[in-house]
Amino acid sequence: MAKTDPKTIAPVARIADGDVPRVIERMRAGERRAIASVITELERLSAAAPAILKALQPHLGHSLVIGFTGPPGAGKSTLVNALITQLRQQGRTVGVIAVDPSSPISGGAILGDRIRMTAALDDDGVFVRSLASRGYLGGLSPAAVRIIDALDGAGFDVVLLETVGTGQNEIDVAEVADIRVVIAAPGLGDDIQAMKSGLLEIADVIVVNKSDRPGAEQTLQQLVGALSIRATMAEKIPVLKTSAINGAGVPDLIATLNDLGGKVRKQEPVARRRRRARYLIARAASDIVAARIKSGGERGLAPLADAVLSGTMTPHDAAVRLLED
Ligand SMILES: Nc1nc2c(ncn2[C@@H]2O[C@H](COP(=O)(O)OP(=O)(O)OP(=O)(O)O)[C@@H](O)[C@H]2O)c(=O)[nH]1
Ligand SMILES: [Mg+2]
Repeated sequence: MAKTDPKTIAPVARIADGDVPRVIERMRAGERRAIASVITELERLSAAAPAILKALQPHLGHSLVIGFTGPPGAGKSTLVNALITQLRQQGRTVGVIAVDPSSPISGGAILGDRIRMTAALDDDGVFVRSLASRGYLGGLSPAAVRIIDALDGAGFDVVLLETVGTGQNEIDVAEVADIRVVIAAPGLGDDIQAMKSGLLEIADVIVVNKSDRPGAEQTLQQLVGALSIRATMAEKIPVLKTSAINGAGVPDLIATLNDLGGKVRKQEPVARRRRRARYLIARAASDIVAARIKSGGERGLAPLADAVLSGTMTPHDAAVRLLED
């Protein structure tokens, strides 16, 4: 890939439908501006987005998508950064997406900022996109999933996806990752309790970061204990300790990810693409349903509510009727 200064990536002109094949070609050749424009179009779900998504399809399925989620301030961004460095040393190209970065409470920085402090941005083998929490058409998570397609289509070997693991959206978006890493840290107290009831279920790997801090071993034991009582977890989930700031444990984490990645790569690439497509369809469908319910407010809903009140219909039957219209 050619060297460019990332700061010079200009805001991009809108892509016209007829230009899509050429832009995809440039993107596949590693041209950063082309990658940036494709991402922008997909992020905004612009008029060119359907044509772009279609043109990307034959190129999808190469990237290994690794999702990182966990409580605010656990060190997700710092760890992602450490992983970028080591993956690059192994010659792998890396795309990064940070969803809902920076939680003011934790002192965590926006991933992009944290990475800007490192050498990674002078390297064309790395492409970073942060998504702030603002109104995306169809929601933040679907926007992130479309960007995974863009980075996959651009041919990055690995795509790292950071999400703050505090809401349904994050658990949602984890569905599309090939490998899900849940990150905890000592001293997060209630967050560890919350993790036990939700996040642990989606984990393929659990990391206790900040192993340089007191209490890391105790946190690890708590999580191992929580895992062991889950009968559904037939397979052993690796639980590792890392220190993202001094690099301890990071090579072990990479080895574990490589191991899991090898298994994922044995699946057909289409299986991974299908997961993302299914997710986008399901989200779009729920948007359509929500819109119908809203628009049904005046016409459809009122008579149905009367039918429910008079006992001639159950709410469930009324809902089916509403969606049939
Ligand atoms: N001691 C220690 N501090 C760490 C480690 N990893 C991260 N930190 C610090 O923890 C704070 C939060 O780190 P981030 O990487 O921003 O955490 P995050 O999970 O991405 O935070 P949000 O994106 O806000 O949820 C920063 O001050 C980091 O320097 C670690 O391994 N050890
Ligand atoms: Mg972060």
